[in-house]
Amino acid sequence: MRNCCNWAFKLQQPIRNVTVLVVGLDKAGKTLCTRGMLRAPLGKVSSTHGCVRYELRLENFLVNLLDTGGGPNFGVRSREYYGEAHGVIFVVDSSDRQRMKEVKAHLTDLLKHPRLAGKPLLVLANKQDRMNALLGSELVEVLSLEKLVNQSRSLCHIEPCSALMDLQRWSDRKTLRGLRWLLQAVSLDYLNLNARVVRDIGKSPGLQEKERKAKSEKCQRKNKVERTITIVALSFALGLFFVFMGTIKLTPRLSKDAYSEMKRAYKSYAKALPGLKKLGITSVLLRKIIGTVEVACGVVLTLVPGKPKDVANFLLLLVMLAVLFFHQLVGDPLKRYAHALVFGILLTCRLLIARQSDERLEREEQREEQVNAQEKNKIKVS
Ligand SMILES: Nc1nc2c(ncn2[C@@H]2O[C@H](COP(=O)(O)OP(=O)(O)O)[C@@H](O)[C@H]2O)c(=O)[nH]1
Ligand SMILES: [Mg+2]
Repeated sequence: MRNCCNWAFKLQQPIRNVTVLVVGLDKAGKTLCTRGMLRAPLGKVSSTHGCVRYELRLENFLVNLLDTGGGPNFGVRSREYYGEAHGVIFVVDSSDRQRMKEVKAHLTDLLKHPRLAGKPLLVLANKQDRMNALLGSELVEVLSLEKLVNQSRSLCHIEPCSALMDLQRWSDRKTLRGLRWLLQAVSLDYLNLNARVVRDIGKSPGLQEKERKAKSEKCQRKNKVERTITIVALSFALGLFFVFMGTIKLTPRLSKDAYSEMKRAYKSYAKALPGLKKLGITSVLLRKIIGTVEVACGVVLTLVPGKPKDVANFLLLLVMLAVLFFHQLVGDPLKRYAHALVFGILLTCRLLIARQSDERLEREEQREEQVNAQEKNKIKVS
């Protein structure tokens, strides 16, 4: 009955976004502990300048685990993420007795930092599977943990664990138990902690700028790939079609019927336009000119990369307009020129998409230049 009530109570709770910073000395087992907390399969993972983000849903918490590490001077750079954290997991290699002084100094620095002081702290006393590992109570002594957390007024819990063992079992994971404690501690003071996070993130323009840049770059890459696929597919299909249509106009090898139909049609166009004869353009010449333009532009559209494609597209659009004009002139029914209409529309679409992406690229380049100029100015001022 009590379990039932607990469950019903948890269901009513709102989903809370909690960011947890996983810190500690190198090789303490931060990455392994983080993985130990995640239930397989792994949640969303994304790399952020030496810091790896994992997303995990645990009861009514959406947890963002920030596994810090990677690269020289990361300790300094990881301070960028302090403001984001609602709580901290400090991982200690309990078996590395020689580095305890270093561990204590690191923990002292962390708890003194204005963006972390007062935030709930979980100490994972990792590598308990090793023979020489210090027990939880011994670590409390060695690190003067009580004194430190009292000074920073942080709620604290120490969880002896072995990330290695946790990875091999499905239940009773100590790392996960520690995380549950931390989430409960965060939820006790969630409103205050969240207000701090919102304020501190606002104060961290470097981080926001980086995230904004990363997002817009990702978006640009995605858009670029989508546009490229559309344009390549359209160019290829249109190119092949015009090579085919042009060849039919030039030679009977592909289809004798279609070739003689073309001959007949172009004779009627030439007749309807007496001005062409005066210019010395016969129906055969007109057909061959249009056929050659179609084949050449079709080949360019299919095979040649870059700007020439757009020129070929434009020429073919002019040819389609001329063909539509000829059909209108001789009073052909719609079914005879429907294909010219459809391919004219497709050519227009392709040209518009290509132009749009060019303009967007130019705008992005301009914007980047502006931002760079602003940044250069900033450096000079400071
Ligand atoms: N025996 C043992 N080894 C561990 C444990 N956790 C991590 N390790 C090992 O410690 C080394 C460093 O682990 P890692 O997670 O990469 O440390 P990080 O640098 O803090 O991220 C690796 O070789 C791990 O296999 C543990 O609980 N027990
Ligand atoms: Mg690591």
